[in-house]
Parts: sequence; structure tokens; C-alpha cells
Amino acid sequence: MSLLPPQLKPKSILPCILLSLSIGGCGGGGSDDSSGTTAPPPSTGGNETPEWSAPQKVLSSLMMDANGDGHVDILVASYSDQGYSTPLLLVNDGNASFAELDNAVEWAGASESQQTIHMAQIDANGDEYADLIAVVTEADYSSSSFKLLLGSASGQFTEQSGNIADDTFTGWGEVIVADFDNDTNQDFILSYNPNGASCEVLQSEKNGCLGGTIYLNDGNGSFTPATIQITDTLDNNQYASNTLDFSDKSNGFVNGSSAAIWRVEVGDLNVDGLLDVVSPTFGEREIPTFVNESSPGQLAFRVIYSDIPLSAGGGSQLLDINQDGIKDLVMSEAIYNGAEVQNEDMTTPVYLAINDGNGNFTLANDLFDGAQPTVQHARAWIVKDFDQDGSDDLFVADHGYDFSPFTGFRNLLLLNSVEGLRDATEASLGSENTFTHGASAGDVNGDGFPDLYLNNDLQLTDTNPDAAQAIPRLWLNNGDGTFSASAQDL
Ligand SMILES: [Ca+2]
Ligand SMILES: [Ca+2]
Ligand SMILES: [Ca+2]
Ligand SMILES: [Ca+2]
Repeated sequence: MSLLPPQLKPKSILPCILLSLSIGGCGGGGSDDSSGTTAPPPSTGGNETPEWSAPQKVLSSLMMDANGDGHVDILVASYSDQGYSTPLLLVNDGNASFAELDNAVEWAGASESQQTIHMAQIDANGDEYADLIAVVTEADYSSSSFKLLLGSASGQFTEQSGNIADDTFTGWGEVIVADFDNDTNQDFILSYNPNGASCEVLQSEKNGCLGGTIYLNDGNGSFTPATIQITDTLDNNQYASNTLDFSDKSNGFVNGSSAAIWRVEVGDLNVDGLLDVVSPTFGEREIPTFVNESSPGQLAFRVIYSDIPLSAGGGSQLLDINQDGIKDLVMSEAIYNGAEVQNEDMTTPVYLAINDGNGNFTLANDLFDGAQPTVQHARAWIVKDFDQDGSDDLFVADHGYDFSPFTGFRNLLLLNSVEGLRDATEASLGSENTFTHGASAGDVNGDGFPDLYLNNDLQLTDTNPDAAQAIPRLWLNNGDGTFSASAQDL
């Protein structure tokens, strides 16, 4: 049976992919075919047809200044078969009023059967215009690839995907842009898992979660996966690999020679100026931190381990929780499997772990100011100083259970202070259940306060009457970490 029958929307297959990481299949109570029926486009009312409209089903978004005018624009990409073959660029006039720039983002072979699942800003070629990496996949995830798009003063991007070597893979993938070899040129790291992969099995064959491939920028905007020299402190093993690997030490035994990571977070975790990587794990394993010891053109990482006995591969971010200038870790598991849900209020906790300054993490859930928050299926973890008080805050987009009837879940906004991370969601954004499949953040109206764009599916209730109600996507920061919906329907 095909992994993705035509009537199944990508929204429905995503849990299958993630589910398979730790559980090995889409269990009972999983995706419901009825979610996939595409409704006709809404009537425009007859007397006025807008020149453009945002997709009804937004899968990914990115806030970036695409045309170098100092205003933050928004790229939005839809699910496949929604009539959009490439992302739309919504250009900001400086007052958070947006208009589409025609054909700004295009690439060879673009097709409505594809979808852009992830986008990241990168400075590929050192000019003054921001560039873009898009991760594009067929709707059934049978083939995925990168698109490299070079920015310009007009906001029109020029495709240069041929500058990325080994640019295809299968499954769900995301990239994080960073300069890993400290040569001042931005590189990127790919983390992905192939269809049907399981992270619970022996990884020595490299057939499970495949993460941590680093594409080095040669300084001229060409990217090639680079060999990594790994020093594993668990057994003092030194070897070369084409991905970041670690010893899969769980419950007192080492499973195979090495395991590949999937989810990664990137930051300077030992405060030496080089960007390190940490990978919260699926399953109860010691969490590996990859301490960067690279030099220009030569990748080298030393793997150390934090003994945090929990499974937290559902989502994560780095932020300085205890305000000592060192990035700490926030993470959670996700509820992927409908068969596991015993009641409709079932959630999973958000965990905090404090960095000792060397990249070693220790659980510190007492650093919540108030009750420990919970999530159901968080999709985007965004760190910004939302209230501009000088400390990192966290927004988490959570769409809730990814199976019928898609009732959604509340998003989460945690504001940081010396008292700890405080759940400010209700006062800041409202705490209604929504189906927010991701989000992006940036200051679109130039007041210095980060605003939010929520990747909501506006058609969900057309096919699932009990699904979460659609809410506006663009939320403007009121200047204190609370938000109001924009009047413009994006
Ligand atoms: Ca570099
Ligand atoms: Ca470092
Ligand atoms: Ca800290
Ligand atoms: Ca703050």
C-alpha cells in the first residue's frame, strides 16, 4: 500500500513519519482519510476578486527581509495540490501591510504535486541580499530536495540549486543555517528521517534516522556534504563519518556501534565561539552534545553525554533559561499515536535542562514560574525576546493530535524572567485550541517587538466539522509580549 494514498493530505502523513521514529507505524486511531478532501475555494463574494490570496492550507512560512529594504517580508508555502507550486513572497510595505510579488520564488521543475515543507534564510554568496534554502518534497515524501535561491534588490530570487551537491533525499527534512567550520561562510546542517524509518533499532546500518549531515559552503556559495571527524568520549573512539553520530547508550547498554541523530539544535554550548549541536533523543537515551572542534574546511566534533533519562525527540530549542549568558535546553516528546491517547486531555510535559557551560545538561523543571506546561504535538519552537525585556522567551506552535477529528490544541507562549519561564499564553494570545502546524516570527511593523505568523489550515472544518476553528495567521505584538490579530487576512 502506498504510504500516501491520494486522498490523504500531507498533514495526515506527517504523524506517520514521526510516529515511525519511535513507535514503528501509524497505529489505530491514526490519520483519517476524511481530512483530505479538498473543498472548493471560498466564494469571493462576487463583486471583487482579490489579485492574490494566501493559501487556505499553509504548511510552512518564513519571515525574512527578502528585498533588502529593511522591512520583514513573509514567505508562505502551501500543502501540495492547493494550486501553488512554489512559495509566495508577501512583501511588507513597512507598515505590516503585505502584497504578493509575482513569481518571486521559482525553480525548475516546480509542480503542484510538490510542497515546500521548510525554509531557512542563508547568506550563500556574501552579497547584501538574503538568500533562501527551501526543502521541497513530493506529497508522498518519496523524493525530497533542496532549492537554493539567491536574493536580489527586487525581491526576485534566482535559482542556483545546482550549487548544492547531493541535494536529494527521501522523507521529512529540515535545515539549520550556521557557520560550522568557522570560516565566516554560512553552512547548513540537514536533519531528516526517511519514510518508515525507526529510531528504535540498531543504527549501525544507517537505515534509521539520518541526521546531522553538514553541507559546507566553499565561500563561493557552493555547498557539499563534508566528512566529520568524531571523537566519542564514551569509548574514546575516533572515526570519520558523513553524519554526526553518537553511541546509543540507553538503559545501561550500548546499542550498536553508533546511532544517527535526527533532531538537532545549534548554538555555542561551551562558550568558545564555535557553534555546537545537541540532539534530544527519541527513546530514553543519554542526550549527545556535539562539541565543535572544527577549523576552516575541516569538521571535527567531540561527543559528550548528558544523563537525562527521558524521551524528548518531539521538539526542542535553545534559550538562556537562567540568564547566565549560556544557552540551555527546552524540549518535549509529542503524542503521535492515536492508540496511545486514553483521554482527550492527554498531554506530554515540556522539560527544561540547564547547561553547565560545557554542553552538559541537567534537568531543571523547577525553573518554570508556575506549573510545568504541557503540549500534545508541538511543531515549531521559536525563541525571541517577545516582550523586549532582554531575556529569551519561547513560542511553541502546537496543533494537537494529528488525527481525526483534529480538535487542535493551544499554542504556548513562555515569557522569561528571574522568576523563571512563565506561561503567558492566555493573556498574550488567547488559549483556544487551534491547528497551528508551524509558525515564524519577526518584527513586521518595525516597533522592535517580534510578531508571529501562524501556519494555520483554514479549511480543516470543511472536512472535519469538529476540528479546531480557523484563526487569523498574522499576530502583531502589542509592545509587551501580548498580541492582536492583524486586520489583513494573510
Ligand atoms: Ca562555514
Ligand atoms: Ca562551542
Ligand atoms: Ca543558561
Ligand atoms: Ca523577554
